[in-house]
Amino acid sequence: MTFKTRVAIIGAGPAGLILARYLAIHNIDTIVIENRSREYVQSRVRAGILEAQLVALLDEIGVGERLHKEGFEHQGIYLQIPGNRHHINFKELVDQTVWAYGQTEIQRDLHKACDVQGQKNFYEVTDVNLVDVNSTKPKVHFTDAHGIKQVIECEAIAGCDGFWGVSRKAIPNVEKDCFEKVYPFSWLGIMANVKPSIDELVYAWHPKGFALNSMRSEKVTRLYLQVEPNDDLAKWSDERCWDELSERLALDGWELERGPITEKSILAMRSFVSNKMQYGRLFLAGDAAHTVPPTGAKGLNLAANDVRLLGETLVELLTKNNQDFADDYSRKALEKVWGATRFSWWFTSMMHTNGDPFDAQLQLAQINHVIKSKYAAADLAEKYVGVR
Ligand code: FAS
Ligand code: PHB
Repeated sequence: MTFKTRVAIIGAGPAGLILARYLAIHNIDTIVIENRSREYVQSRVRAGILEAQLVALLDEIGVGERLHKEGFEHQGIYLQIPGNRHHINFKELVDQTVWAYGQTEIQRDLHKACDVQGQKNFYEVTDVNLVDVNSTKPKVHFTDAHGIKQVIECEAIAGCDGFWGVSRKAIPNVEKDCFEKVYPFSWLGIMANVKPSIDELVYAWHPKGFALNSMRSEKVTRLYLQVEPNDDLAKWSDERCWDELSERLALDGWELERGPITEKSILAMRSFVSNKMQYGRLFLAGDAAHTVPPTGAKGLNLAANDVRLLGETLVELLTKNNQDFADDYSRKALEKVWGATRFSWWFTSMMHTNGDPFDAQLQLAQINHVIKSKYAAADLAEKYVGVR
């Protein structure tokens, strides 16, 4: 069967569904195709910190209500070295805050909006193939969940299918415009049914490795540990996780509350950027174009920045035939992408040990500089909250 729409969106993660909602409020029809089930996409545990620009975008597309009720607005973060936990107050330094609200909750809110507005989404698709992307009538061929071959005829394709998707690879010779750095460590993330032991996030440098104390609600805590790049989850019992987290986050007079662990996973750490985010009528947004180590909480926020720009671009292109505006999408998006990539690399390099004692001393000197200098603290604050 052949479907006609204005924009075909590949991927029903946050980038794809936020874009679908944005275009819907600008009266531009879309069809979204996703290769996993809706339940699987909904259940993936990922980002937890939202910049104000992402909150504003979610409000603008009508999915911010629950976030304001159930999310936490944070004034800053804590930077910690053994024996010293220091608060970096974003509100005082750059007059901006961030929100703690899980990506799974954003996905739930987006699914509800899609259901209410009757958004056409195909889940569990296979054999996705982008055709004639360099023409004004590109097509998407795919097989639906029932094994039936389908075609979408459209005017533009949004590649929102993440790092492992097919969209980026539809750009000829794209690999020569890609840059990648793989870090010599991974993160072990756990979700636990226990009240957070502190009010805002703690980023802790420790000789044994980095630790992060984040949160999802008044009853759910999210925590991360730096581990070996190919560490085996089977070697990390719940008790070992809690013991290691307690040691790395230790501070006199403070105790890390423990509770039942409900999710445990290991996340590889890489920086990746494709300097080509568009080709003809194919536009990439989110992890399809770039990936950052989650230290700076930039992944989801960068995706939102791309989506707002791509939404504006598609409105200009499809309603005003403004080809010049569309041809400038990649350049404009990459300004923020490389800024956030640099910050994520810097924050990751400062907080994660690599076994070299000299590097450890340099890291401690850098962290102490951020703790002591309001200018260095303001620079971190500006990048963390996403102020341009
Ligand atoms: P996504 O990867 O979320 O979504 C892409 C969608 O496309 C997926 O649903 C996928 O199934 C689908 N897809 C793939 N190939 C397809 C095909 N051929 N056809 C159709 N659909 C296809 N960021 C943070 O800020 N903090 C974190 O702690 C954090 N943790 C993360 C943990 C993991 C394991 C990963 C992978 C990422 C994490 N991130 C984190 C980054 C993450 O939040 C991303 O930045 C965010 O999900 C980006 O959203 P999308 O661009 O929509 O990509
Ligand atoms: C999270 O809560 O999942 C989270 C928060 C901040 C980060 C990374 C992950 O930098």
